[in-house]
Amino acid sequence: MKNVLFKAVSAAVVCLLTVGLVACHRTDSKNTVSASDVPMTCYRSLLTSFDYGEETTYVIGHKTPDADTVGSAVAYAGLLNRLGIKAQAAVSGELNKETSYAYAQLGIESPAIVDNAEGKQFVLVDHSSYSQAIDGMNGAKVVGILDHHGIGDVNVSELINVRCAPVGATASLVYLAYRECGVEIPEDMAKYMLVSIISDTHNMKRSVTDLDQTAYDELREIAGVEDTEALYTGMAEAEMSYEGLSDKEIFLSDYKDYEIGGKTFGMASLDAYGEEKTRDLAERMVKVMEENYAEMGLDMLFAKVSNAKEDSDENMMYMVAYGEGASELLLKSFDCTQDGDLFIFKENLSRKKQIIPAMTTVLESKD
Ligand SMILES: [Mn+2]
Repeated sequence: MKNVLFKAVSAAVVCLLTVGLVACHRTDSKNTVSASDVPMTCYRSLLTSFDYGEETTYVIGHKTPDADTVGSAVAYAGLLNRLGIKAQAAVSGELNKETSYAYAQLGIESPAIVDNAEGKQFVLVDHSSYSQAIDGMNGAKVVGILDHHGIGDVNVSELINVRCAPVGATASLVYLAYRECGVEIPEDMAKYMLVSIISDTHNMKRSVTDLDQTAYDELREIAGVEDTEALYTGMAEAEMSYEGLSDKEIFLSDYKDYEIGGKTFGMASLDAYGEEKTRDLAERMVKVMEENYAEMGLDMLFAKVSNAKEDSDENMMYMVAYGEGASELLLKSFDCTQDGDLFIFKENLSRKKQIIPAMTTVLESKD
């Protein structure tokens, strides 16, 4: 089924490209168009020759919106507007903390929320599957897709513009579309796209292609953002600030119960950015565990707090243990050092893949 869909989508793309190229070729033979103008005219015609009808075309990303999904939608809608197409950016819900922080810093705003697609017309960015799309997309008309994930199951029988490529951020493909269409990038649009790329590539540390690098360099200039590292750090901190939550709510924000080798225990998994904040959060968890231990009725409580700062030689993880035998269990299971209530780790361990299996081995051993 997927293969058939993929073929259908590929055929649609090839058809449109062919139509576009033929149209351009005609223009070229009539007028004196320089070689460098040809791709620009071609790509413009790909987007503008499509019949969007009278209604508004909403440009929207996936559910649980992140910075790339929002910024790509806004910037692509902006491009369509500049090409004379009635388009409007939308978002499926409230912005996450990282995105809100960046937008507040740069003085740009969130698009309006559209949470049901039924009967409306869309260009999808940063996703192409119904499971990630807002509700009602099955009953909506999809007239374009721009993405950097695997091809999803959004099924369109008409010929539409689709572009999916393995790049760091969907926003880099939006940047490319501006360039290909010869449309100048306004400062605010540059800000949206830059935030997207910074977020998806962890400020150019993950999955960066030549296109992402070119887009990043140019958008940074246009947006006038010199210190992207400071912006990225602020975004990462905002994401991990657990703002508005009490310490107990933070402890329970990613918490799981276990019963292993006749012992019951619970373990929280938390993140902070930088060693100081990681240690501080771990210390606050000591208090939460002391205060809630009796009420929770378990043998032991644990919290792991990971330092999310990459490329650093700082301590990467702290653990807190509470209850009889809890500290001993940590020291038996791992190569870590104890410092008062805290256990210090040089590397970041996964609760699911490393911590629970190591503790299970110790808890289930007879000696
Ligand atoms: Mn993305």
